[in-house]
Amino acid sequence: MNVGACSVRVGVVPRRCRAALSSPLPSAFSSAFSSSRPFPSSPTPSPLLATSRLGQGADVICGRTSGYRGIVSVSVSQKGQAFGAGLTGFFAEAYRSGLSSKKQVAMASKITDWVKPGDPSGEFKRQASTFRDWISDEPGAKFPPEKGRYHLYVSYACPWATRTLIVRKLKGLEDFISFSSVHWHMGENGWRFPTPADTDAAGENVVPDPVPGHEGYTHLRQVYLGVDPAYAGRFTVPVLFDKQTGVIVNNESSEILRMLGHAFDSQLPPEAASARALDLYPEQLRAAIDEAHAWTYDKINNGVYKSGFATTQEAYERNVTALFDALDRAEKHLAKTGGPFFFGDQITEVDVRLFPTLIRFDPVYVQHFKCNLRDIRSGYPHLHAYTRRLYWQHAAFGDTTNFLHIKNHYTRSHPQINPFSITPLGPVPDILPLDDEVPAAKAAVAAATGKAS
Ligand SMILES: N[C@@H](CCC(=O)N[C@@H](CS)C(=O)NCC(=O)O)C(=O)O
Repeated sequence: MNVGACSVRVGVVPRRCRAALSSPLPSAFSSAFSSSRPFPSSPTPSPLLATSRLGQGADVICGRTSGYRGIVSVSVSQKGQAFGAGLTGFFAEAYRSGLSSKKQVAMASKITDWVKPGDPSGEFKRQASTFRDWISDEPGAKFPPEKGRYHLYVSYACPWATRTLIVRKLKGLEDFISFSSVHWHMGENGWRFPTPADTDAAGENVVPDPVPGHEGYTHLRQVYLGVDPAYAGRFTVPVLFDKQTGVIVNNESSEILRMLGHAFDSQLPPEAASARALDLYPEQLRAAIDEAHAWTYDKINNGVYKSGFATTQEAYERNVTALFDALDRAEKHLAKTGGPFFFGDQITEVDVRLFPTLIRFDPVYVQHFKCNLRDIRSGYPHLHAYTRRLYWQHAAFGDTTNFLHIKNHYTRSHPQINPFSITPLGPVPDILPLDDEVPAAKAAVAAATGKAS
């Protein structure tokens, strides 16, 4: 079997991992075990017991270490990239018996390793989402649009998850799809569910996991691993969950947004005619929408992350420059169309995808992700007006924005960026009223129009 240049290193296994290891093995690991080869006779620090293919280039390695009685399991891509598989949070070492090379690579072991330690590119590479099914009213569909059947796990902090909350509201799906938000703090085990004792995370449906059968769940990872014990990706929000069959339908926000755009149209009551008629991806604008998605996703939505998570000066500069070029482009575009939406009078997916990044820009991305060549409120009059119109005039945008979660999450969940978890007080306010401007912008307008500010 080709596992690339990868082996697994083991250090001291922290106590918290022992508990995880003493729980029953996921089935993929158990089957790997049943095919285990005998221990090599020579004394080795950590003989490899078995490897098992999970598909998609991922393998499971089970080993036993001399310093630790337990099972070490990781999944390894064939390119030699290693990802923690259910046991993130420690570095493991295993001896690759029978494999010619003993080269070692460090596992991406910490939740904050968005850039793999030692990756000379310093570049954040977003993983592809894993669950890609679809709610559809096609006859015989696996996931038909049934009222009350699906649940959305989100974080108010997360721009990707917020897209799905916006579309849920725009399409009048509040009674059709339940939702809950995780706590804003993402620690070493990923997103956690709030407990009744949490008093610092106000917001609608910021509650313990409400899905029947999930009593006792403390973290979102349990939802993923409950569905697929061998899941080796990141435990991200949003998650669209089927309460009836207990599986994840989809965890890719752009697809959930597209899906909810029409999946329940046939079920909406007569009084929701305008929500039913709302088409966020209209035929005549599809080419323009696709084109806008391509650059706004890469350079703006993901661009702030690529700037903020960069671990080299070069990667940061390359991405932050591309981000501001794209913001300049969006600004020019809005100056031309005049709004109120990206494509003039018609609200589209582009608005739903752009807004969550723009609303977070001044409060978080400027300082936390070092996206500070300009800010929106003083540097981009059209983007500023556009963002504020959506926020103040459309409940689907305003009501799904929670600055408490947004500011606290980023500043207190990324110790690699902000080790003391200090949340800056500004900017004040988080968002300006529609009819106000920062002093610099007021002065610029006054100078341009010849009127005193
Ligand atoms: N491709 C995904 C990305 C979602 C995503 O990265 N969500 C972040 C929060 S903003 C997350 O849950 N991260 C947890 C982690 O990376 O461990 C989507 O658009 O749905």
